[in-house]
Amino acid sequence: MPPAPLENNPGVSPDTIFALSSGAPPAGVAVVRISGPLAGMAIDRLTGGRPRPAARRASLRTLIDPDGGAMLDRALLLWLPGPGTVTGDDMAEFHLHGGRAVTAAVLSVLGRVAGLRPAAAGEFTRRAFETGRIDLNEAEALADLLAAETEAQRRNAMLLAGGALSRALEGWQHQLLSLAARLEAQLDFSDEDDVSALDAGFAAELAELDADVARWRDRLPVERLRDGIRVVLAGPPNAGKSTLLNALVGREAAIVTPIAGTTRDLIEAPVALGGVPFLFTDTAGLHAGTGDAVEAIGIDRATQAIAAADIILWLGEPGEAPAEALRVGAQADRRALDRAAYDLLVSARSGAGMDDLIGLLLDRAAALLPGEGEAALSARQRAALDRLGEALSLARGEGDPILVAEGLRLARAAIDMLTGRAGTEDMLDSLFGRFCIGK
Ligand SMILES: Nc1nc2c(ncn2[C@@H]2O[C@H](COP(=O)(O)OP(=O)(O)OP(=O)(O)O)[C@@H](O)[C@H]2O)c(=O)[nH]1
Ligand SMILES: [Mg+2]
Repeated sequence: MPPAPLENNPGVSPDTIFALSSGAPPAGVAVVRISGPLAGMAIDRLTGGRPRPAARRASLRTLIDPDGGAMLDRALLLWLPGPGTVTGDDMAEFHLHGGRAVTAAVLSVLGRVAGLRPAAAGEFTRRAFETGRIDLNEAEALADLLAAETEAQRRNAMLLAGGALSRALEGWQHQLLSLAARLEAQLDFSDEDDVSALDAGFAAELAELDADVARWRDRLPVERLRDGIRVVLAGPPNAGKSTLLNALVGREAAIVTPIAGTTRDLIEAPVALGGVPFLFTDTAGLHAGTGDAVEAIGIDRATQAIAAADIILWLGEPGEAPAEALRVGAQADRRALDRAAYDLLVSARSGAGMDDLIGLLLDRAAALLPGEGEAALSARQRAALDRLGEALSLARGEGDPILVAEGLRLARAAIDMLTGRAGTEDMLDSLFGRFCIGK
């Protein structure tokens, strides 16, 4: 059995931890955070026993070294008594002048206060999770938010950190509990031992829940937001694939020559366009009957990349384009092309049509990305949702009420996996290890 729900022992964590939570000094301001039962005492020690600032009110104080009384800094102090804090513990924040020496001196003095120790990476967030302030999905989203480099990543992380998925899970958990209670009641009061004795609303509600879960499961994986939407440029040799890739990513990522068969391996180039992360992949020109072993391998890789693409830019004969590919009439500056046969004409050389191409890519990406109020999920979350889906199918199967009850129980267990209420220590270590110290 995994560990009991962590909110069983809210508040007061045994150790008091501290860390520099802002970026590397020097900076205008450095924020040192303290969390744990001795946070208030730490304020008292560093302010020479002056009255503690009123709770949640920024107050200016002179910080002094309790050993010897040397002045350390004039700083803004926040005293944040728990449990209404981000970690659930008592907390203190010192907003120092952000110089290296000031920060180092304050951290060194805090390190000498008995009962305080430096925080490990992600430990503040881990406490928030352990005291039940946030669930695992929100913690994971916070790590993504800190790592976000594009607008799409930021929006997704904000949604999840704000509890979009957590709220859905809570609703589902409620529904499952009420369904389970109804099932029990029916079974107690009915002589029949098949589920047809259950009211019609039961099956309908279960079906709706299943559909709700499926909607979340079908969304684009968050890895795609992290690594970029995969756009593969494909077509015959010399079609201008590498030239177009270079124009799209704004640098000479791939070699261009007039020689057919220049590109042999896959060349990947990430770039953000319009706030959306893309990963462009240039491929070897496709053609039949090559005698060259290296080129044959390249063509093989190109075929695999096309199969794994989210969007294909096809630079060959429009009639030969793979299904769903965008038919690009390339090198339009030097070829007479039938406009009607293509989705668009471009010249990577002159730049004509490039804005339209980027517009089309953003349209396709918008259809793949989660919509307003929806979020992309991680591999861990999708795996747990798969289990939830399987459990719901079991519950929805006609027949034995024991199996229906078992399906409902498994579904609740899958939700506990998702919120982290039933998780393994390894998984938690690896998640919180993604954070920096001070978060
Ligand atoms: N005028 C003009 N020339 C282009 C354009 N795009 C590519 N070329 C030229 O066409 C030739 C082939 O271009 P590449 O980009 O190497 O073509 P590729 O499809 O990558 O070819 P492989 O790697 O051999 O499959 C080069 O000489 C380019 O300079 C274009 O838009 N206009
Ligand atoms: Mg090429």
